[in-house]
Amino acid sequence: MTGPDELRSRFADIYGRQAQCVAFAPGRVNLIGEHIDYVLGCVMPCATLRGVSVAAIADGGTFRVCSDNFSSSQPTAFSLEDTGLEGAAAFAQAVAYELQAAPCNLLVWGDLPIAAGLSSSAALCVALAAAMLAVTRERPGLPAIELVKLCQQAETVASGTGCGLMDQYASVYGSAGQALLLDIRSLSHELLPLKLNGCRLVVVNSGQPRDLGDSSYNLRRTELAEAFAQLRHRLDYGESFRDYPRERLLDGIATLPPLPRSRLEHVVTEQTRVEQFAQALRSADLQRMGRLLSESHHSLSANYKVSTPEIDILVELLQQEIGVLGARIIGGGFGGSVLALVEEAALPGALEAALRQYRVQTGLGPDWMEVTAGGGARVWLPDGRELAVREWLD
Ligand code: GAF
Repeated sequence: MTGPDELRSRFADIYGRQAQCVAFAPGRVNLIGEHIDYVLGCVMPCATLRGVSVAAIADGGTFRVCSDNFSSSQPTAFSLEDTGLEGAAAFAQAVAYELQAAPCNLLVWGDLPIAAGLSSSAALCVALAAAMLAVTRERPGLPAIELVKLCQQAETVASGTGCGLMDQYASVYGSAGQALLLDIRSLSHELLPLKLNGCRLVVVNSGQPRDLGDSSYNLRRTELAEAFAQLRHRLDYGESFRDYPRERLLDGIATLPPLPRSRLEHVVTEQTRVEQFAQALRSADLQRMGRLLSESHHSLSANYKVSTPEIDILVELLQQEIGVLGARIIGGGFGGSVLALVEEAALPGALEAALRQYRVQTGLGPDWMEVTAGGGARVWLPDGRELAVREWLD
């Protein structure tokens, strides 16, 4: 089941009524700029073709959600006051609460691998929010950027992970064939065509599920906030580290104890890598893009410590293959997926060779797919119109 028609038909089977609307929200692949969205850095995601769809109908009395391929195929009823909800129901309740939505019945279906670092949770929140708005409000009265923020808050509540804004933003503002050079401080983006002359971007799912629930992600955020407090104390810079000269930042960082030093080194160097990657993409310098991916991985693994031994093995095996220009872990980390830039001529041979070795060394079952940048979230409204969510809301 992939399209709105199949979802509507499944909805009618489950709820015995026709859905009023369908919403679709994509996941994202972050090309570069990892773990710097929550310190108002610049990042470079693109939306995926895969995502989460939600069909919905207003219901005078009760919220119900059914998630055909997430948890259960039986609708779960919930209220905004319930506690202890799990899976899609927890997300639906968090989104409904943030929107103060009227009751509705929902069917969720997605084709993004879960816990693979492709932001299935953000896609779920955005699709739920768009569907709830479409069936419960005649005029949404909510700018798209507010929807992004509201979905970030809902995801934080439902998952317990204090995520940044990148994933929800990419899901709403994604654009086919283009990456978003996204400045989280100004909440604005530039679209960069993904011209990869003779190369492909590939996502390898490591087969090791990302587990942010263990609060490692939250711990990194806390460590970083403390590190920035120490740095600011020494350098007395203004509102953001981004206003301060990089060399002086690095000099200041070098005087800190090892843990804050390494966390900040990642952030400051990753911010620079995003700028360099954007330049390299504009000038189609694929070799440089590949090197920057690998440097990013090194920093995420050695300084920011969000990789795992298995992911390090996978990245190293990929980097050793001829035709693989660079590779790095993507998303929140602690498992999940790896992004690689690969020459077309080396596909699928180089990739399959690396994955064979990886299976032998780790016993895990990886798989891979090519990255095609897709458009942002869409909605099929009760009046029959199909619109991009950002056009509908803004
Ligand atoms: C997760 C978070 F949700 C994002 O906000 C971002 O911090 C990312 O990890 C790391 O770059 O996907």
